[in-house]
Amino acid sequence: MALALRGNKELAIGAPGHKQIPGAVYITSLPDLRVTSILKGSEIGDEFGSAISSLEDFDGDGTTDLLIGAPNANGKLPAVGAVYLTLGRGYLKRIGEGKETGDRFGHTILYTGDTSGDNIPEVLVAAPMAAKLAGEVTLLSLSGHRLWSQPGNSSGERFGTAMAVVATDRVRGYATEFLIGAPGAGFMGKKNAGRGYLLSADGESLDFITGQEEGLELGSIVSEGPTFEEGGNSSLVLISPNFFDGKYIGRSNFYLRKAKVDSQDNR
Ligand SMILES: [Ca+2]
Ligand SMILES: [Ca+2]
Repeated sequence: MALALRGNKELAIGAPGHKQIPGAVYITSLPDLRVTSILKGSEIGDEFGSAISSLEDFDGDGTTDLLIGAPNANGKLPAVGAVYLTLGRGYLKRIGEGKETGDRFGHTILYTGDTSGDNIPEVLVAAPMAAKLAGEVTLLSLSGHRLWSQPGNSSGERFGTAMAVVATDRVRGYATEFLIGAPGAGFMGKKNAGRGYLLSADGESLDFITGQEEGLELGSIVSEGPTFEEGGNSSLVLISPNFFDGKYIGRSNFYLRKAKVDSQDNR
C-alpha cells in the first residue's frame, strides 16, 4: 500500500487496482481524509499508484508534486513499468520506463533531492524483477536522464523490493546514502535469506547485511532507524517478515553501520 504526504495538508493514497481497471491515486485533505481529486492511470492493468513519493513544488505552481509508479504500465514493450511526475493539479508526465516486459520498473520509488548538483532533482527507481529477478535500481533525473543503474548481485534476489534514504546532506537537502532490500538473496546455499545493501548516492556499494537463515526474506521492508549516539549515523532497520521461532512471527532488525546491535520481536 502506498501513501505519501503532499505538503502538510494532503495525503495521497495509492489504489493500484487490478487487471480490469487502471490504477489511481486519491488526493485527500487532512485530517478528514476527504477525497479532493483523483489522479488516474492511463491503461487497464498498469498498477498506477503502487508506489508514491512526495517532492517539493517542482514546477513552482504552489502545489507539492508527486512521483507515482505504475510497475505494470506498457512502454516500448508491454508491461515494462513506468514512473510519472505530477505537474500542476493533474497533468502526469512520464519521466522513465522499464526496458523489458515484466521488469516492474516503478515498483518502488524514492525521491532523493538533487544529488548531482545540476538543480534538477532525482528519483531512485527500482525494477525488482529485471534481469531474471536479480533486480535493478536506477537513479533517474526528473528531466528523464538516467544517471546510473545498479543491478542486483545474483538472479532471484529482487534487488530494490524495498528502499529507504538513510543519510541526508541536511544543508543542501539531498540523499547521500540508500538502503536497498533484496529479500530473495541467498546465503551459503540457503535460499531467500535476504540482504540489505547500503549504497552511496553515486550507486557505489558501501556495505551489506545478510540474513542468516533460509526463507527469512530479510530486507522485504527497510527503513532508516533511530540514531543511538549524538552526532552519529542513524541505524538501519531491515524487516524479516518470515522470521518464526515458534512464538513470534516477523522480526525488525536494527543495525548500526558495520555491527548489529539489537533485535526486536514482533507479536
Ligand atoms: Ca507543483
Ligand atoms: Ca540533479
